[in-house]
Amino acid sequence: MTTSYFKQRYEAVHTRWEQTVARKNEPVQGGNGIYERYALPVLTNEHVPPFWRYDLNPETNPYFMERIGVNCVFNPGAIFLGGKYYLVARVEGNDRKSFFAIAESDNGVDGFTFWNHPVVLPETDEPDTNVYDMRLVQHEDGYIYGLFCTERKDPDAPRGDLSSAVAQCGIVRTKDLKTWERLADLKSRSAQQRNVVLHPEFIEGKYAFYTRPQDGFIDTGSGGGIGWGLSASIEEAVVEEEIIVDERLYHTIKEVKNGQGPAPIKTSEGWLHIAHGVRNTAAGLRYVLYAFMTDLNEPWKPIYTPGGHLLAPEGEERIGDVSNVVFSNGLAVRDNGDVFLYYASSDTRCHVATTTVDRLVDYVKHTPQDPLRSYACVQQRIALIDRNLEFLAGGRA
Ligand code: M1P
Repeated sequence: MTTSYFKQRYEAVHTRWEQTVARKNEPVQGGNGIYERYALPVLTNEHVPPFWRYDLNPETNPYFMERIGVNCVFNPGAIFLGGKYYLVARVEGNDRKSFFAIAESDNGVDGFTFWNHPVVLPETDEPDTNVYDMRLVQHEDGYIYGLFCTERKDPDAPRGDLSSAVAQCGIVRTKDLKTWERLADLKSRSAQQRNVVLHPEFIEGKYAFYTRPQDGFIDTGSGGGIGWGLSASIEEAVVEEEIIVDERLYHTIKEVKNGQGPAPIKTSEGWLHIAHGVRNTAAGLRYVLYAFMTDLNEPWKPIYTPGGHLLAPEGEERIGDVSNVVFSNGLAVRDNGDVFLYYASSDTRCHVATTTVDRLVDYVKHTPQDPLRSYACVQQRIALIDRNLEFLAGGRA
């Protein structure tokens, strides 16, 4: 193989990477008024530096061939810290194992650049097979916590069953996003735990967790929805009792399952939650995002529960490794109330939607609840139409 072939490929791959990282992102006009979507994903496998994937030495890689590929970059945790936006992305290698890697940006909508090395996540005595979906939480105890899903093969799976897994909540903490201290995995009564999120404040002097109890790895079984429980310790966290904060319901967007998204945002009116809801279809599961608000002093009690989805997959978002999915486990809030909601589409790439705390509060307060029956939905819509027609007849539009 000639050196010029190597050089040509090297330059083409580098140029493409540099162009991907440098490209500008613009809000899409004409949205729903609740948030702005953006024209381009904010982080993809094309943002991964070539030096993570290629051997750059022509002697050992004369074809300039990819050696360790990256399949997808999705489900990022997020935080705004010291004037920068950080994503802790779920990076999935071609070997199907996920790991975490940090990308930073000055403006939160473009320019996301991966740090040179992925996160080195310490293991417990029981090594994780796969780790994913980190929720970053700046807790009032002074640490930044990362709660993530740790997955291991089910030791009780029948012989020959190589798919059954046990998902539990792993916990790490850091002060600088560079050094991570691994704590014991959360213990609860549930056989499976995914989508566990730490509440940012102590409740009754204890650490508070949003949980998602379920019986099977995929199926919720008797699991009723997003749960809540307290633990006296974070180093050896144990949730003895879980109550349901937001239940899943027949013929809604969260019929099959739901899960807390990022840690909730504290507002003057209550805790603002973004979550995902899942329903089944002939084409497989469909994941959408929805919002709700819980009481400021009793964050396990819902006070506003707008009906329907907040954000559903659109356009190219519908297609990917696991199609028809949007999923969020990260957002960044600025002191001025700006909200950067990061979400992934179809388990493949990361996007952002921007809005404000005020707009989201307005959304949860004034979007009507799901009335749960077609007839009642028509009544709800007719009431809106009639109010509007009266308004228009008064020449007030
Ligand atoms: O594939 C869609 C999502 O499936 C899981 O979500 P849940 O736990 O609600 O089923 C997660 O594995 C998530 O990472 C993934 O995006």
